[in-house]
Amino acid sequence: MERYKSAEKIYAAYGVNTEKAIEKIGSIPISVHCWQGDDVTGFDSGEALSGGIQTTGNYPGKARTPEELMEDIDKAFSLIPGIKKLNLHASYAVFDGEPADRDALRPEHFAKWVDFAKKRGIGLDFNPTFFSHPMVKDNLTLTSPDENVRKFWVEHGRRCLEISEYFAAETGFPCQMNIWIPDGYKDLPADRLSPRLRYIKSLDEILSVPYDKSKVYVTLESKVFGIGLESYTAGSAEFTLSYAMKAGIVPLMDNGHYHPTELVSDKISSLLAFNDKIALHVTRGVRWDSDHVTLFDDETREMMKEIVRNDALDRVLIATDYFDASVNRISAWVTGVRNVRKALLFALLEPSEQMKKLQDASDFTALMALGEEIKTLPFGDVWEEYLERCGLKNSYIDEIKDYEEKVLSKRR
Ligand code: RNT
Ligand code: ZN
Repeated sequence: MERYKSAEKIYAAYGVNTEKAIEKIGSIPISVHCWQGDDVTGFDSGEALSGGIQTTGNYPGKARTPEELMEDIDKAFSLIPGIKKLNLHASYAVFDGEPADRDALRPEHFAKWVDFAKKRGIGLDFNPTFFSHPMVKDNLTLTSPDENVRKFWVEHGRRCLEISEYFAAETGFPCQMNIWIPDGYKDLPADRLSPRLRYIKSLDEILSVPYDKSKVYVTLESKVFGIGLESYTAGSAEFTLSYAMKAGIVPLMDNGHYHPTELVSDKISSLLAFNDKIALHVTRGVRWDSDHVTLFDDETREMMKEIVRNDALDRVLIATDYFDASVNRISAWVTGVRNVRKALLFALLEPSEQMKKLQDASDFTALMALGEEIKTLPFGDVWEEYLERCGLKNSYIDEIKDYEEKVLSKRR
């Protein structure tokens, strides 16, 4: 408290109101991916993870059932400050009686999750699962030249739209439904265009079903390559942006899905210039799209700064997306999601109006000096004050270890 009081004064000297920032920070929803808890396994098919993504590590205590996953999510959420949504994949369907295939999924297969969300007063987001399934043929789904395969996945997309509407209606919060397909080729294709044209056709067919656009935000995620799909990805950045613009849906950028020298922070403003809403998957690529836990690093801060500086907090749908099985999975959730919020708070404490003025006056000398100066302001004291007001502490490792001993270690 004493340290916060001092920090408040220091920031005030830069024209920054820490109270306003603290007030704002908790109200920004972050959609937390459910799949960190079980290494993207899901409950519906028993298939190994496919689609060019991979979870590595065998840290003990992975959630094996919906109940265990829910228990772990509760533990993680209890240590993460601020408003959260839960982001589900279709593969997390919970069947009470007969299992249903992906092209036959219905709202009732997600009733347990709706129940979970309602009891906690949170919103749900959704993702059709176009991987880890026998109908993925030759690494293709919506772009498949096999009409049986393509139609199966179109139907899956449609089923998921219905489930997303159900989520929105039941929880009272809009539901983001994100489409990502792994479709691509390991080696040089002879025809790059036809798969993309089939992708357009499939997306058109999915989206031809009427749905309430004010309640369901359909987003489309691009990618540059996947494991075993190194040479060609149908849903590239250019494809995704163009389709989203044309169809009036929301483009999604995952910051692991670009060449290593490309920065999503630099792309956000371009997309904001043309789209009412945009969406992000916040992750950390290490050399490639390795889906490491998000840290409080330069790029995470820079992305969040772009959202705050451009006054776009209600236009950018922020979600996390990473999967690390080499560390405690609850800790991975808490660390990554906290860091996104921490970066948002850092951004809210930037004297951005003053900095914009310096840019317009072409005073890049002062801009650089100020930019470096504010890096060492007592940010930690403001963050800890916010946590304290949420009943939390900066250090959470003891709680994680305790849960590991009492709950995770018993899962054998
Ligand atoms: C894969 C995409 C996608 C997945 C999830 C599980 O590269 O990032 O978002 O991580 O759908
Ligand atoms: Zn992603």
